Amino acid sequence: MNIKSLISVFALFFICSMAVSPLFAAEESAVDRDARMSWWREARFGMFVHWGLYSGLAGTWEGKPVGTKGGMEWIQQRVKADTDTYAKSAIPLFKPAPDFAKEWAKLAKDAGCRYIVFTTKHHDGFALHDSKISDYDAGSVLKRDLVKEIVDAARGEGLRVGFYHSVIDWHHDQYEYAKSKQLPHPLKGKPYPNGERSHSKYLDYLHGEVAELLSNYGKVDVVWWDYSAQDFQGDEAWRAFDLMNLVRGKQPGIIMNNRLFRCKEAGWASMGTDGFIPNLESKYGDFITPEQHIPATGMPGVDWETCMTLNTTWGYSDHDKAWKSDEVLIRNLVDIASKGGNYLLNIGPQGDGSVTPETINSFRAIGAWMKVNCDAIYGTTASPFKSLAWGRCTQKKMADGKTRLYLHVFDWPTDGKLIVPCIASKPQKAFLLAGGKTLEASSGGNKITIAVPPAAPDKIASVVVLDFEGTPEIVE
Ligand code: FHN
Repeated sequence: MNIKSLISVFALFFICSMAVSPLFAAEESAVDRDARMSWWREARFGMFVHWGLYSGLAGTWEGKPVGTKGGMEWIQQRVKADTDTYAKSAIPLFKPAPDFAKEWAKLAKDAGCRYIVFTTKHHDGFALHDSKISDYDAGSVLKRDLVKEIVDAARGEGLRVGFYHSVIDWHHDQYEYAKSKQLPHPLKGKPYPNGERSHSKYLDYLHGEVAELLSNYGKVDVVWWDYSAQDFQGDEAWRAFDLMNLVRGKQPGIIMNNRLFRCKEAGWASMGTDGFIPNLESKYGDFITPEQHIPATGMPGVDWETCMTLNTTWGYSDHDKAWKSDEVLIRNLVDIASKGGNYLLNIGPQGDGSVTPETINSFRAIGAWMKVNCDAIYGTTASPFKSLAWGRCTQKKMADGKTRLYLHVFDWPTDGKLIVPCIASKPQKAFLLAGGKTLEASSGGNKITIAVPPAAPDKIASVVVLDFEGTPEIVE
């Protein structure tokens, strides 16, 4: 066999071996998976950002409010505008200020967020990066790479970076929206304006855009896919497994959500955003994504993240004033952590990238609480108790083998006695997390009674810490 034939045999072998994605041919071990997920599980709290062309429209179309609640990032679909009509109105109002991203990153950092997930492209199809395969992108329209600006700002504050990416695309002229009755599209029910479409061509574009995003911006920590329907999902809709392998091939340690699929194996029982179930086979993603909901009993054995808005819209709206109180936001963070989940709290910046005063005040309030109490959130796991009348509990295995219980008291006792039920163990130590004041604790009759000061250290959630030798005995 001459040298040329030998080289072509090796080349063919190499190409074939690449074709089976050797990176993921072997099952990932539980130990490797835990190592890959560890920063995310420890983080517990992230900032979600919905920002794009819709942000400049601010929930207004042809001078009138489109509505006072609900997702105004869907405005193109709400007004049934074709992509050219939508872009013509939206682009002149989308004028990012020079350092917009630095404001987001500092707000997230100061609030105690450990990661930021932002829309690289939402359903309207406008890409925030400088794409070589699209002219409906920030590079072509604004001569800027907004993804780079956001990534640089986030990393400047030490935040992990996540890319939200919509597989739904209301701009691309090969996206076959008629394939799904359940997925939204501004032109749904109408014939394709450009005649025959080839969804496969759209998928080549989708995979090409994702390849650009996962190749050109350094280490990416999360991909937040959005979203599939029961009647259109997975390989049929997105070439999902190829897409996930593409991402993992470029970013081996990356974490991905479950939204390329909408089936029971991927944690979904229905189309409702509350239609999630505690079930996730790892090939469908790394975590399930309850939206605007906190699972009543958490999701034992499954990684999960609740995403929520500050008001009722993901994208900015001039007309949505239904801002959640600081108490609701902080108690949501505590409740989610006490059930073993992550909290992805959304901001919807305006067309220039600026953040509203209400958003700033909310994140600053959370930051003030986290400044004192973050040990009771970061790196904790779910409560060992079924329920506690006065609040929630998180827990942590300490380096010395001790177990630390963080009692988050919403309703501070008026008689100076905090009762912890259903526990047969005596704590070695009890103290206030705020300031460290030691507290007297007595145990007996499967409960612990803690003498607490008359005034709660925090009006929203005060943390009392109990340290135990080994694992406390819970007697539900
Ligand atoms: O349709 C989107 C919506 O606009 C928003 O991005 C949320 C965030 O989780 N995801 C989809 C609805 O589930």
